[in-house]
Amino acid sequence: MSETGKNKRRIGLAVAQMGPVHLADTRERVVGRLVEMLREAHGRGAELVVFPELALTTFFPRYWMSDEEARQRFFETAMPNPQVQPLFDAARELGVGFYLGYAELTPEGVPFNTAILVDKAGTIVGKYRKIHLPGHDDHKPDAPFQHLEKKFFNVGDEPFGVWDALGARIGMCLCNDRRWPETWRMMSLQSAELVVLGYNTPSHNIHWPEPVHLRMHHHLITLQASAYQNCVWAAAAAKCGSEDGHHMIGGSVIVAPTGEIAAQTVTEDDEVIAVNVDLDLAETFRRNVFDFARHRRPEHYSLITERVGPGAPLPRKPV
Ligand code: CDV
Repeated sequence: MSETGKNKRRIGLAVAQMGPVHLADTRERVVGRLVEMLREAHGRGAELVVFPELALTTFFPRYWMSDEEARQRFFETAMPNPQVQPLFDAARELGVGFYLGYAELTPEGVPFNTAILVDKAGTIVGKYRKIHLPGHDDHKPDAPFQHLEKKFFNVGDEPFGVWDALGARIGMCLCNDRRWPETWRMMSLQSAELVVLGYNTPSHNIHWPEPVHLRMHHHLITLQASAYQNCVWAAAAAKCGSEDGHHMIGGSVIVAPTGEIAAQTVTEDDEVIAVNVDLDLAETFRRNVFDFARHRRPEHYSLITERVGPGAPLPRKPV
């Protein structure tokens, strides 16, 4: 690692937080907002821009409806497609890569909550399908809103991966995945240097009267602890504010491998934050306190893959 900083490996990293997307908003309008933020991020030195989970639509799992209706209204059957093409065109024109979350319906008709990694040429180089789907699949008539990710999406069909792109080793996950240590460890064991993710986190918990401030607290401590324990940079993009009266937290951040917040949004609207990231910053941790090869003891961790939880000791069948 260079003392002067001259020879450090760097990447211009931006998070493009989105304010609300309402039911009445068209894909064209939403993509216009994304392109505008991509241009701003490029002007601020970004080479990679992180957009939110389900960035093209409102957070529709809050609404009870048939699978058929959800697929018609909110899912993409191809990526890119004519509505989203302007974002890919802008990426190629500017030479900026991006991460984007959207609802994917495969040609076989399988629904996933998906994120893609696109390089500076506007080519999709990585795809991740959300593994930790929160919520429920039944209608909860007494709840103020639904959280139907388990109804509308299948569990991701590939393990957590890491991609060599834009001069870095980049891992992807989505929203609820960030709360699970396994997510981060899977990526750091594949030498991830940067983990990118988008999220839609409702301010209210439908399962218990959680104090609202805890939502932000848990979001931040999760990212900060996970970045530190796994020697990675983390970039997390919210879709936030009040979508047709349903409020979601902001707090989009870029977190250093030290666990410190390098940049954080201050609004609940469309907002770009950018950091010139030193990819070698984590090297000292990888060589010392978190030198995995010297200090990890996987022979004592077998329960992690043998048990789903203390009340469910039997292995779960692969999905
Ligand atoms: N979209 C999400 O995965 N949201 C969850 C909520 C349900 C808590 C999250 O972890 O933020």
